[in-house]
Amino acid sequence: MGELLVTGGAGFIGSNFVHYVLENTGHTVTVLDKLTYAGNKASLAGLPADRCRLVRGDIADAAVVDPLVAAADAVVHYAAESHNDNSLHDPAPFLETNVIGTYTLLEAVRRHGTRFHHISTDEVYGDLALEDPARFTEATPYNPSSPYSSTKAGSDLLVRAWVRSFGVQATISNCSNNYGPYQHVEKFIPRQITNVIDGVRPKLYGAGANVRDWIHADDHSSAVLTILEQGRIGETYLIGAGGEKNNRDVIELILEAMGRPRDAYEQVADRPGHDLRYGIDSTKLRTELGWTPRYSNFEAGLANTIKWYLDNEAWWRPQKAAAEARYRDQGR
Ligand code: NAD
Ligand code: TDX
Repeated sequence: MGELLVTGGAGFIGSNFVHYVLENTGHTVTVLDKLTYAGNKASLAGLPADRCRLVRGDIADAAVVDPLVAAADAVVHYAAESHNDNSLHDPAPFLETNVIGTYTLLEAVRRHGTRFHHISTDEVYGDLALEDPARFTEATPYNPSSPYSSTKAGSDLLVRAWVRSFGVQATISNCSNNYGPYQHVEKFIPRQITNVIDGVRPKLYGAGANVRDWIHADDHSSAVLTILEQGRIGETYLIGAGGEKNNRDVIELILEAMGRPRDAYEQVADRPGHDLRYGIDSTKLRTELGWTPRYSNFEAGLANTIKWYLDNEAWWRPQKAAAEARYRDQGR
């Protein structure tokens, strides 16, 4: 039992992790979050005030970070600028938060000797060919495509260097695409669900052959806790649940589950540099640490997620118009 500092805990995956930790462990949590357009206090509503508090602040601000790290037993670092399309439009905040923010946290955990877990993405490995039987492993060379993924790759390399050069007690995980409650409506699955609710046709980039390896956010959370508790310092673990699907199939599943014709979507301009396929081999995490995912049925997890957006319009409605306005500017 201890005190966790969770950066980015008001965002999608971070808030799911906070809920998961409070439900499944005795830890207390301090969330450090800048509450950018992607952060939402409402994602932490109703959590016990004696076990969870929110501090609004920037991970790139050493004066904010230092006392919070000093008071924590471990730091779990989710905060990031996370959206590829935004990074193509304006890369600057990605450099500031993903690179300088991670550097600022690393310097603080180095000063205080604090355990650090760094959350990263499979996108650092670039992409795979559609028909390639290969999947990413911890040994796959880094080859990021976008400003987002290159800044995440940079942050991973900083963590590795701080482990080797300064003995920082850190682990890294690289996870595939998450779905579940509290995901911002700019992202693929919530954008399409909320479009259908609004009577707007879902928007498929290009032909929709691109493959993503979907994992439920709760399975990501259980994997991160497992690594935090049992992971070997200095090691990287890939997190994935064997959920590869192409985007066209996902849109058709959403339309069908929401009672619309499967072809009631629109094809829009493709994303420049759009990665073709991600696929995770999570053998190391499963065999070394004994982790297994709980959500093996994507259709069932998707149905729960659709229900969550139908039941929680008050949570997502305030984001929707601004997110669609950003897409209109980008022709998507
Ligand atoms: P998100 O955009 O929903 O949330 C990011 C959170 O970080 C927000 O609450 C935001 O306010 C906060 N934040 C941004 N800049 C900050 C700063 N400078 N200081 C403090 N807080 C700041 O993102 P997400 O999808 O939940 O992703 C969380 C992490 O998981 C990221 O590191 C991302 O790279 C990683 N990841 C995401 C996925 C995915 O499918 N979404 C998959 C693998 C890894
Ligand atoms: O309207 C859309 N139509 C569409 O076809 C949107 C928003 C996306 N897409 C496609 C692009 C991708 O192939 O759907 C796929 C998923 O898109 P995103 O939700 O933007 O996710 P992706 O770019 O794959 O990145 C996500 O997974 C890895 C997260 O946003 C990252 O933070 C994480 O690192």
